[in-house]
Amino acid sequence: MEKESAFYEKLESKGISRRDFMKYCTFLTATMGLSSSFVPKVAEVFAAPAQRPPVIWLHFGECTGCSEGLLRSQYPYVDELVLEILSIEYHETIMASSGQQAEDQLHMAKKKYNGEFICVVEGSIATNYDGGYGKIGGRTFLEIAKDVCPKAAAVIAIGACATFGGIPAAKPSPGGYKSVGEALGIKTVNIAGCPPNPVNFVGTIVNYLLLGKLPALDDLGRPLFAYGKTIHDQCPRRAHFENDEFVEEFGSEEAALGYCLYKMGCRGPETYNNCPIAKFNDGTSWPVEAGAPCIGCSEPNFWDNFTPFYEEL
Ligand code: FSX
Ligand code: SF4
Ligand code: F3S
Repeated sequence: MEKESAFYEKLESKGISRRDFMKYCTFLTATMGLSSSFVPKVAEVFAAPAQRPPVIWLHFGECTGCSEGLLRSQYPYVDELVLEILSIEYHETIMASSGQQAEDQLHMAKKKYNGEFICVVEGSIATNYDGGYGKIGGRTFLEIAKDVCPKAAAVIAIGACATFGGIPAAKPSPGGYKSVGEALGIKTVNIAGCPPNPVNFVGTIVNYLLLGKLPALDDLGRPLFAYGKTIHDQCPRRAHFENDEFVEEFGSEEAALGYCLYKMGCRGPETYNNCPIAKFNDGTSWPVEAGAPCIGCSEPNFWDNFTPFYEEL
């Protein structure tokens, strides 16, 4: 109880009301595919966490858009909440230390929490020339990943780069960049997208804390609650050509179909993600709503497989 009151006081001091917080928990619970009866339990995970799993967050070949998306887009909620439920032991973007101090921190954390920590990996790993295309502190990404990932209780790959290789792995990729799973030959939980929706990462962590297990995954390692349906299946633009009233309003089926971005290259029919429902930036919008065809950013090798993006599928 005390813990909870302190939590709500802290949120309020940051300008987040209890109501705003409950709204976020409701949204999160629905995104996770749980019934509304779970909302108070989800709120409790944040307000009175029974455990705060240690996290080592590694950065390899990427643009840090995934971290930025998570820590900034739903400001001031997500960063506050993520730091409330996770004990981040190492994360280059947000940690105060640098250089040798940061290196020491990584070694200490992986030793202290051996077998217990969650390893989140952002970015892909160079594999050609003994991994020579990517180094931190004198060690290649490949060496660091081989050292840290096997010691984790679970490895969560976040973003297109870590999950499927992303931009660094797109042709010709002289560095031979690969996803974490492929470079190490391990199974990872894949929060796909470039960048992924922060709610899909938070939902995965909350699932772990609430139900004691990682969420069910599809055959590409993506949590089904977020990546179980195609963009096209959930797209509001479909309504225009599938609904008689709209068709009438537009004058003909063809005109109504013009509202859909398929002919502009939309990859929605082949892309599994929850963008139309979860949206970005506090539920403001998502690519197709903003008039940009989906480029399939949560699918494997989308840079190579789906280009040229503005050509019809
Ligand atoms: Fe990749 Fe994430 Fe795209 Fe960027 O770090 S998924 S390039 S949005 O940021 O890894
Ligand atoms: Fe499907 Fe894209 Fe058209 Fe939406 S805009 S209905 S996702 S093809
Ligand atoms: Fe990516 Fe398509 Fe969503 S491009 S952000 S999966 S709409």
